Amino acid sequence: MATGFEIHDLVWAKMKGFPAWPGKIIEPKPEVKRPANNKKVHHFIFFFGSENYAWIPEENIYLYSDHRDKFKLEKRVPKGFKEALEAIEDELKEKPFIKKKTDGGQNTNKSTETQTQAKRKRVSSSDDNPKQKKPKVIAKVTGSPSKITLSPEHKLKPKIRAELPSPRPEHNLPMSPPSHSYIQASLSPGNASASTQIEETLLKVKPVAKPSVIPTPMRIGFLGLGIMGQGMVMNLLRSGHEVTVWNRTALKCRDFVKSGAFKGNNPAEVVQSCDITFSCVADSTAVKDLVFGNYGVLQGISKGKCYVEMSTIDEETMQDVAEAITARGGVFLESPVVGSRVPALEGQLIILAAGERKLYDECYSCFEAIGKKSLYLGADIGAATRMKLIVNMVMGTVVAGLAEAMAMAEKVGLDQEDVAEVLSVGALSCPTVIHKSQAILSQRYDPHFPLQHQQKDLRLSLLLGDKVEQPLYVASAANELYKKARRLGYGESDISAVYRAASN
Ligand code: NA7
Repeated sequence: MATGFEIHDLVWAKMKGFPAWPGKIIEPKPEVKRPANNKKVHHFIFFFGSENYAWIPEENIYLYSDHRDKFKLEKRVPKGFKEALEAIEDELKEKPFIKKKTDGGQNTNKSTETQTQAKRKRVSSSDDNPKQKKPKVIAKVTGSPSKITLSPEHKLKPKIRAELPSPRPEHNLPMSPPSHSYIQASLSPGNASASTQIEETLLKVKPVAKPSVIPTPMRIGFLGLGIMGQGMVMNLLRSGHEVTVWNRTALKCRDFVKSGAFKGNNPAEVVQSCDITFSCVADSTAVKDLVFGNYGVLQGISKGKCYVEMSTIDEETMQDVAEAITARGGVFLESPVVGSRVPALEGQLIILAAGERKLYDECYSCFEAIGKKSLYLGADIGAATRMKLIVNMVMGTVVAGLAEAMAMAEKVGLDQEDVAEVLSVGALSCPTVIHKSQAILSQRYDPHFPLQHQQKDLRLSLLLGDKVEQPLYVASAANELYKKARRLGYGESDISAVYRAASN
């Protein structure tokens, strides 16, 4: 189909509900679904600064060289916009004559202006000349959606690289390009490359430590380098903490060691060599393995050793762990965190804590490094877990409701994009609704918060409800939907994949 643009064109691209953003037309990624509405011509856009990409209708795309100043924002400049502008300007300077065959197979060196005149004649992206210099991308997906490699250009751009953790923070969502186009890494066990290649770069970034964080001189241990652990450790290192890491799949430690972390051979060794050890692993079974297993945490605990459990698990296991640690003279704090992948990467988690107050105070600089807020809920072990489960019960029901709504919208003949837009401008507009509706639209379920963990949290919430005879009709129904999504194979996908259960 003839279009007004071609691959490599630098453009302003506007997604519904977002300001026009500097971008570039690139070859579509096969894993990103084409828009259902095929009446409109769409182009696949790479967004500068955020390194996201998405399908955008042609009517919302403007050639950058023609409209260089048109969409520059003076007021309420969204996060990352300035960097995106710098990046597009850099690229324009580097390649002012981005060309391809226009007619009769001739490669010409027309000026940008002439190119603009000629652009109406161009044909679509599929006939791109492979000999042309490839577009400069900051991070590109290769092979599978979870495989990320970093281009050499990227390494030359420390300023942009420092922004890499924030394709778009969930809490800052409406201010930058579409969330569904996030570049993600999946965390399948043993596939450290997928999850850590992006972190590798993040860790090499010149630290962007929060200026107010004065790292404790105490030695910090960290067990568990899953989605949450990776972000937290990165921020501890960035803020100057001395960190020793351990993960069941040892390969995941590699990039953190390259960035200055020490590596422990087992949980006991980490606890022995550190003053405070944090743990953030999948579930109660993982925590029990870690604490009570061979060379486990307990074997490293001696008088005064501090242990902070950040995993979201059932209260009973939390209490068992607390008792075992304190029985050996250790000091215990439970400290689950609210937030998913991006807040973890950005040090914007909410930390809930209960247990030994002195230890909570000693964790001050660590909590500052990884979070935006911490709450001490008292000495009663279990209080922080209960708070976390209440919060995630809300999260689980909201996203399940959204998934059902999107599934129904399609069946009653509504455009899901329109539904997402209406939600994004009304009273229901919040990072979760916007972000997850975009994930559903693009059918990209790279894990920010793995669905299996959400289902676990609903299950734990229901157990909690049982104890106090609180009816939980909505949470129970949502739990069923997540169970179905797990059965369909979406356990390791993002929570938004619950849509697959709702639409199936
Ligand atoms: P992930 O990304 O699923 O990572 C899970 C982590 O737990 C990862 O480091 C796993 O190691 C580790 N794990 C899983 N099972 C075990 C056992 N049996 N022993 C030791 N370590 C284990 O989870 P998130 O980071 O998103 O979430 C972590 C917690 O925070 C969870 O409770 C959420 O609900 C909130 P692996 O790399 O697979 O070897």
